[in-house]
Amino acid sequence: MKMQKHYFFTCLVILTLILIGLAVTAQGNGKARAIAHTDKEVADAVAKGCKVVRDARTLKALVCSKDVASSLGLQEDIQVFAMDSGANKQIRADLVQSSGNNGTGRKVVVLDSGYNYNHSELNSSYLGGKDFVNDDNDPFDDNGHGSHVAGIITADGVDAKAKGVAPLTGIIAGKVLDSSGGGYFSDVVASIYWAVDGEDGVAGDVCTTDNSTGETTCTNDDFNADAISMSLGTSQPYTYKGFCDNVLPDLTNAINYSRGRNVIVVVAAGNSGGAGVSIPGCISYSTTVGAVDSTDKIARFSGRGSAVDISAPGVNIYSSWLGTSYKTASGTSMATPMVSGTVALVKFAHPEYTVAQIESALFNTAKDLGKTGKDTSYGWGRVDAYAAVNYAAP
Ligand SMILES: [Ca+2]
Ligand SMILES: [Ca+2]
Ligand SMILES: [Ca+2]
Repeated sequence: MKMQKHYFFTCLVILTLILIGLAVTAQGNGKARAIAHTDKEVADAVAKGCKVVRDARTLKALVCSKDVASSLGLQEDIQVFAMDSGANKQIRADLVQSSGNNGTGRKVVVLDSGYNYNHSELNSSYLGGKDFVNDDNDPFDDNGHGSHVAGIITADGVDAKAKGVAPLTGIIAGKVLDSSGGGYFSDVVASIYWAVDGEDGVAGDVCTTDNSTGETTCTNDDFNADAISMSLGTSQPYTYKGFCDNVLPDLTNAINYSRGRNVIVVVAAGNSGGAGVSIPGCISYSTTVGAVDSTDKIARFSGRGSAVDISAPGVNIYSSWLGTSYKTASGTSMATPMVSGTVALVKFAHPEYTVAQIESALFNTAKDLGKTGKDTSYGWGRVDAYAAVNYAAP
């Protein structure tokens, strides 16, 4: 076999774009976290079965049964929460949801580290998938990143703070990132074609005619998804202020193919800030997403470049993780599924929309930020799900 010109690039490891992760503590049943300030308080509590879990110089935190904590009159260790729960409100997805549009019946393919289909936030939306890392049909998540991203699209809101943009939209999961969050371009290319054409690798009907009876039977396993969501990309030096269509033609062709089959490809701009947009966000056929904070200010890490099309909340976003857990994370990885979920809401309202019409709805209704008009930080602006859903694209 002839050595390919871009072999070097296809072996380049892609890294997930997760930037900051803050674990959120879970509360056990019947237990309470309480605060003690004096040695006597602590001694009394420990004698009654409490455990010291934090020594914070001026106070100690204890885990006690609720009865013991209240009998000792201990102060409650008040819970603090990630401040992202306003993201759905920020992009006005909450208004779309309350109007009765939760993305029912829509489908998004998430290409990431897999999908935690056992999580109560994600279980109801699982539509199957494929593992390109281990070559099997079980894309169970062994990293957490993919489940975080998927939750931003579709978490049911068992924990209201984690509710997704389109909670009734289904997810098809392609696992292309391994347990440490790395992967290969060749797997990404393969997974894009799979996401569009299905397991048989053929677009549309596959028909066979029985020679003896002359009878023709057809099958069609295309997913007909609304979007492919990719929260992945390269790190420096593989970042671009302009477009990068010629860097990895196989990947460019795959994304262009998806668009041609009317499946929009939503991609993170990457977390390299002013150094540029990562691959595949810098490919012109990608719908490329930057990250803003809760005040609509561009995140410092958000990749800047001509390829940025739109932006969405991506700082301190709370979503599902491994096991039964949740996690707060920041990155253009988190902004990307906000837009993919919005695509599902737009398609619920307008099932007939082409990719060009979806982009028209997203871009024309985005809240313009930064320099007037499209710019290299925000793209057309911060996504507005409510306005996009209610926009009549020409
Ligand atoms: Ca769901
Ligand atoms: Ca097919
Ligand atoms: Ca602007």
